[in-house]
Amino acid sequence: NLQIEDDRTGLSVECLKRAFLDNLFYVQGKFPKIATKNDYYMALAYTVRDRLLQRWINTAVIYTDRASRTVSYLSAEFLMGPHLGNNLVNLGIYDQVKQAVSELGLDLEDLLEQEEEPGLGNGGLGRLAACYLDSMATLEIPSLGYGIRYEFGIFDQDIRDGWQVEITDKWLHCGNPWEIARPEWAIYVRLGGHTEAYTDERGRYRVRWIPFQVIKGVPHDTPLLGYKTNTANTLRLWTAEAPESFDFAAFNSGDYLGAVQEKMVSENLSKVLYPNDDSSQGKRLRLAQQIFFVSCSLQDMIRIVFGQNVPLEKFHEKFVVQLNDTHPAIAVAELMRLLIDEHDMGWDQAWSITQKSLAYTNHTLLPEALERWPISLFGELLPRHLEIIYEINYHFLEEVKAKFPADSDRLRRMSLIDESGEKYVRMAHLACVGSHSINGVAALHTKLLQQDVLRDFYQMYPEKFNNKTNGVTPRRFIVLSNPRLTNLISSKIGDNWVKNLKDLKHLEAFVDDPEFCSQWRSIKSAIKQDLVAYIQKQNGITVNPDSIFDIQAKRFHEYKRQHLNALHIITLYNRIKANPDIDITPRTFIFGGKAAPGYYMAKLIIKLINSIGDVVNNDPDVRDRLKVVFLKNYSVKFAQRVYPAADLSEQISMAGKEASGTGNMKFALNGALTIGTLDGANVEIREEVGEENFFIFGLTAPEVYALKARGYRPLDYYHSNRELKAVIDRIASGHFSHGDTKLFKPLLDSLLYRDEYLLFADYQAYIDCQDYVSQVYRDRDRWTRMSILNVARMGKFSSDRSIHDYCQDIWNIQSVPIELGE
Ligand code: 26W
Repeated sequence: NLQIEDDRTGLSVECLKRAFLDNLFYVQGKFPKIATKNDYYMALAYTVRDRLLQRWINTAVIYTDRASRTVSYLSAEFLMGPHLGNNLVNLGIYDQVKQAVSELGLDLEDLLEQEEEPGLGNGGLGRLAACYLDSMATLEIPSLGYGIRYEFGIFDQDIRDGWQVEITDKWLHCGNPWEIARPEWAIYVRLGGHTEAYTDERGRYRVRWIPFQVIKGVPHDTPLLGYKTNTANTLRLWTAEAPESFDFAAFNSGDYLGAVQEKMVSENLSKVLYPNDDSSQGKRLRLAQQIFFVSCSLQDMIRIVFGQNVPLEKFHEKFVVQLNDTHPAIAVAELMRLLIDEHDMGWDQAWSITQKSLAYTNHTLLPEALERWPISLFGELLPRHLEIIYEINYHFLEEVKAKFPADSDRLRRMSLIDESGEKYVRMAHLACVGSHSINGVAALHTKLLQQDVLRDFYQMYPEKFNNKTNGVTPRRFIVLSNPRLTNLISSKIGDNWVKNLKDLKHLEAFVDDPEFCSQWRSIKSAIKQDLVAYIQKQNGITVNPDSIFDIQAKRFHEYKRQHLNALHIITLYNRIKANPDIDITPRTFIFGGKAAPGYYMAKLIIKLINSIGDVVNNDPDVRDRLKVVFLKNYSVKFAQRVYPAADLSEQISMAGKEASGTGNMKFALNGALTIGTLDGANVEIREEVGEENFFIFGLTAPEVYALKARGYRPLDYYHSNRELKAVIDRIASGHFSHGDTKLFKPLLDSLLYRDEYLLFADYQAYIDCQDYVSQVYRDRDRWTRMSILNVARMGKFSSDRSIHDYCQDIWNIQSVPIELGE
């Protein structure tokens, strides 16, 4: 019986080689002699995609036949990272493909480098969405990720003269082999115009919306395969286009340019990702993006409901819709509108379905990041939604009155409309009222939501609140990014941990095994060596591989306090200048991260770090004891290179500001020790790894509030702390700015006279803790032991655990295993 492997599905080295050459020829239209690296990358991507398609279609068929309950994860951002390597890991063919391409004279790492990652997110929130999609596929949970296919994702960051410069991210310029456009499933979204009341044939009051503009949304689907399962779920991203029929009038009247203009205006909608992750500025285009992708997605779900012969009254049984922050919170009003205006449903039933379908995740404690839309702008773009929101608000405030009689201040605070000055729609309130679940992303964050940011809503609906501590996928952030550590771990405890991260616990049995400890240490050392080479090439800086690799990689924000880290660097520098022979533990300070283009202070902090680097790295007194490296253009691809090389992970936000953090988890999972405040998920990480294996410092969230309430005076700290004063004076003197004493003045003034994020209050505790870190690092066996215990005890922070908890507590959904049909 002859077995022939299909060139589109076979997984043997021979078959992969054949398929690869076939795709090079028939898809790229090239042969080896003239093929570029990109041609090879594309040929390999199509070879892998073919293997995904079989699983993807199988999955779709089974979900359709069974009308499976499905999670819709609505997110304005998905920071997926490169697909190729991840798909190789999840298909379980990394080694076979490596061999296949090497037999053709190519290097797999080289081809992986070619991929332009889809940077369709800013940071934590977008990356969390991507980890969750990986875990849902791995746990065989039917799910759809819905978002926007931005033509330009997060900008590329260049550094010129120490300053951040933004460059447009043209991630689609070579095409995207991972997506399939589905123009036949396009959906139309209305914007602007006005509403008219009328009485329908049954004598009921109805509203008709006459829009000013209609936009067409075209879905682009990407398959997302689970780890060693046959489940391939879908990421469905919408592109905005002009509807072909809408501009016919202009076209026919000979107004060709007018018609093309219309097309350009429409396409603007999905043109670019907003690069802010801090302040909500009330931009019309951003609100248009939100309604665009939310309406497309909800209409798509309704189409699926009808397609599977599920009555619309059971929408909430077929779908549960998770709102990733308030960016998709307009879904509350849009689902009401679709059910009532478009599908003839009554208010009460529509409201019940809406609440049962929607669930809301909050990701921020920064008051300035809570989204609000000026009523005027909102009503202009979404006149019907504003009416619906007013009506929801009326019913809601009646409910509040019933529960809390004679409390008009509470009504004012809780209203969906902020009427304290210019009127605004409060999106977090809309999300809370319209959802059956409200969750924070770490235990402390959820507690602070309940006590502070959403206190009134907690008192109104305590049963809606729950915590879901974030997690990260071990597939991308260990198996793919750290193969050496992966192999060492699996050689000791097998490979079950990849799907069952709690199994890392079994590593504890080896913590006293000197052979294992020495392997652990030499792996970290080898990875650091790779980063040394990269830094030499990228930054031209020679780094001591035996120094502590002290890394802070995350968006630049004052609350994250990269400048506190900078104050520590200058403290060490000052000690060396005062005593050139001082015995200090060598350190390499590595920074990575982007600042929002309009965030002046964050950009000035980047400039400060680069300026410190220029001086410190070239001062002969320093020798090779301190180096400061800013790695430009931090991205998922880049993060995968950085986490494995870290000795020390900086998680130093002011307590009470970082909702969770997820970088903290990725570092610790790769054997870095954490220096951190009791903020976000740091609290839980410390709990898990043990306080003796975690470097904690600084004020706690309640201490922060108390200090601020007492009246915080940063100048007092400056005057009473000799080292702190010397650090500030050193910057002020122009030492890092070629004598320019004005350059960093705005930053210094903000610290000396406001210091909103309490750097001065935490300075001494931070320095003391860092001195302790330096001391511990000198005992290399102790450090290695701590590193092993960190990894062994990080099992809780798999996104598989998070998703499992969402399934149980919020989504009420079970797995649907997929068999691979012949
Ligand atoms: C209004 C503009 C805007 C855009 C994005 C406001 C806020 C955001 C995000 C919510 C910012 C964000 O990424 N938050 C991060 O979410 C992570 C995932 O839950 C957490 O780990 C981080 O602590 C949180 O800062």
